[in-house]
Amino acid sequence: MKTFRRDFLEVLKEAENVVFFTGAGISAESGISTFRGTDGIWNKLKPEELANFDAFLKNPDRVWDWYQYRRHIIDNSKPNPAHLAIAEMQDYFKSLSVVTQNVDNLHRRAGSRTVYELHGNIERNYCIECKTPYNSPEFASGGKVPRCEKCGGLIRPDIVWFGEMLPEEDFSMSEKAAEKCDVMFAVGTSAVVYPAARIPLLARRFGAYLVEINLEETELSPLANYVLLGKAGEILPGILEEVKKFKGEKPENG
Ligand code: BJW
Ligand code: ZN
Repeated sequence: MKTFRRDFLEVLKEAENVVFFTGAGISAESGISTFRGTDGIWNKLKPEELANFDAFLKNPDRVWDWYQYRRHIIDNSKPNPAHLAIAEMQDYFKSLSVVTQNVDNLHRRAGSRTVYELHGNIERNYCIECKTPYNSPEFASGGKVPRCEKCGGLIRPDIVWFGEMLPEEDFSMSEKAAEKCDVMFAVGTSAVVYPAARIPLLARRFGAYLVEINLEETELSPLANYVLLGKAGEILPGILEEVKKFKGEKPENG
C-alpha cells in the first residue's frame, strides 16, 4: 500500500469541501481510450474531422457512426476502483463534487451524487434544429445518423465539440466549487483543453491544496502542492483508506 506525504494527510484530515477534477485517464482502467498520448484517440483519428460541428455537417453519418462505436465501448465498460473510491469518499466530507471532462457517465454509475459534466454526456442526443432531446438507449442504434421526428433535423450527440461553449450551469457550479474547496484533486487529465483547465487553476488561486494524480507530469504539475505519479485506480483506493482512518468508519452524513 502506498504511503502519502504528511502535509497532504494533515490538510485532508481538516478538509470540509473537496473537488475531484477528472479527465480521460480516470476511465482508462475501465478500457476507455484517452485522447492524447501514445494510445490516445487523437493519435489515430483527426479531431478536426470528428469533434467539431462543421465536420458533423459535412459528414454526419461518419461522425454519428464514430460516436455509436464509442457508445458501444462505454456501454460495455464499468466504473473502476478510482470512480468507486471517489463515490465512497463523498460521505466523509461536508461537500464533495466531481467536475468531469468525461462524457462516459462512469462517475454517476459509480454512485457520485454531485457531478458537473463540462463536455456533455454521450448517453444523450438532441436535434440540431429544434433542440428536442433524444436520450433513450434504443434510439441510439444503427450506423446512419437519425432525423428528428418533429422537424426532420439531424440528431447529434450531446457532447461539447471544439469551438463550442461549455454548458453554462455546469461550468458556473464548477467554478463555485473550485473557489470554495479546501482540496482539489486533478485526476487523469493532461489539463490542456480550455476553459475546463481553468478549474484547477482557479482552486489554486483561491487557496486550495492541489493534488495531481497522473501517470506522468503535466502542465499542471509545477502548480500542484503534491504530484502523485501512478494509476488512479491504485492511488485513489489508498487515499480512501486514509480518509476512513481519520474520519472514522462512520460517515458524516450516514
Ligand atoms: C492516467 C491514466 C491512469 C492515462 N491513471 N492518469 C489555442 C489556445 C488555447 C485554447 C484554444 C486554442 N485553440 C482553440 C482553443 C479552445 C479549445 C482548446 O482548449 N483547445 C486546446 C486543445 C488547444 N477549447 C474549446 O474549443 C472549448 N470551447 C471553447 O473554448 O469555447 C469558447 C469558444 C467559442 C467559440 C469559438 C472559440 C472558442 C471546447 C472544448 C471541447 C473539448 N472536447 C473534447 C472532445 C469531445 C469529443 C468526444 O469526446 O468525442 O473533450 S477534446 C478532448 O479533450 C475531450 C476531453 O474531455 C478533453 C480533455 O482531455 P483529457 O481528459 O485531459 O484527456 P487526455 O487524453 O488529454 O489526457 C489523459 C491523461 O490521463 C494523460 O495526462 C495521461 O497521462 C493520464 N492517464 N491513464 C492516471 N490509469
Ligand atoms: Zn427537431
